[in-house]
Amino acid sequence: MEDKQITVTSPLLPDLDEFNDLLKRIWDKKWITNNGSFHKELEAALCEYLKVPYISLFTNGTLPLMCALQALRITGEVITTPYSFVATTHSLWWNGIKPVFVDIDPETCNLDPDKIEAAITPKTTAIMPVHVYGKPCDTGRIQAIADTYGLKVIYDAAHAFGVEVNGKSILNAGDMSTLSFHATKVYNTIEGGALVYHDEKTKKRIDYLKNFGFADEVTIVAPGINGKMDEVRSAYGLLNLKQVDAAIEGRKQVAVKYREGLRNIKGIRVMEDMLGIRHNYSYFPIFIDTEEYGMTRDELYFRMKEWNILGRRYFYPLITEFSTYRGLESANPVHLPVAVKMADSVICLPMYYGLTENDIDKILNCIQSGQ
Ligand code: T4K
Repeated sequence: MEDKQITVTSPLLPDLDEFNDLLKRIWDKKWITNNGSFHKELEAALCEYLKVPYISLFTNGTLPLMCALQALRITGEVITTPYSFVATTHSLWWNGIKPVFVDIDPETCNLDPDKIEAAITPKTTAIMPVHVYGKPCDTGRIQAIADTYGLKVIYDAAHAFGVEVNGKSILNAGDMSTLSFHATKVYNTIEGGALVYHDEKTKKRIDYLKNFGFADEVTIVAPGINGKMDEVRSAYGLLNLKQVDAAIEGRKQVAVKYREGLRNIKGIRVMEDMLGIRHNYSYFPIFIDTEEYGMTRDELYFRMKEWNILGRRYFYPLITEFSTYRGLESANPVHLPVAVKMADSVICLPMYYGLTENDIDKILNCIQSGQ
């Protein structure tokens, strides 16, 4: 057994000398947060890279979710997915909104549009889908439902940095989309996040909201919060943006090798690329069919651990299994058979730029040896 651990991901880091140069400029200026020049530069650079008209930077990927709900004045009930990181639903709870869970599509693991309408009540005000693993939701169908019932749509696009559908950013779908720039993401600013929306007026409102609601020194327009990104992380983000294309390409190569290696292993399902989509390869989930493969998901998960391969069971347990949510009627697993099945069969394999051929071979050997 080798000592080196292979973790589920490893952060994309900027060149340290280049980062030091930018730090020196921040030190000289003594302007370290509150909409500084690197912050402005990063917002402009991200709009261009992501092909979106407006963006507001945040200090993480959870606060934009919370601020989007505030900005759109969402109340009552919101339809969402149980198959996500818990921050998605926590943002609703913190706003006093009741999550209504709807089952997912087995192909994409995203909210199943066929199941949304049955969950709408007079209290429903919005839909909050997630582009899980960066795979695009069926935004056309979700928008059609939202339009019919007069609902807002906020996409949790934490995993979907740089994802495009037919050359257009997935982030332009719905009323707003949120991003996470956490260390574990395709593009990171250490901690960080952003909110994407369509017009200038909303930019003003969001920028007030993330700065306690201040419109000027003496005017508070809303009960805002402190969600600001600082200059150090904005500078780091500018440097990482220069290498994110290379990182996505590197991840694609890892995905290609995984798919080749897993093709002949019975009982292991992988997600294929979708036609017309620019994927970002943010995660590489595999789904284990115990009967065909001959081992349960957890048996394989712990075998991998013994081999020092630290895959992760994203997203197990389902959000609906956590104590905060499990008492809700829509959290009953009877209503969520697909989500339960996916959560019980998934392992996300290590996926990052810089994962070596040796690492990939070792991971594939480990999975092969379980058969
Ligand atoms: N919505 C969705 C759909 C999300 O997935 C997330 C976050 C959010 C909203 C909220 O965004 P943020 O507020 O977090 O920006 C991680 C992340 O903390 C979290 O950002 C992410 N989703 C979630 C899916 O995964 P953990 O607890 O699994 O991370 P952790 O610390 O165990 O790290 C995983 C592995 O990454 C480590 O084993 C090694 C590697 N790693 C991690 C860190 C932090 C490093 O090599 N270096 C590092 O600095 O939650």
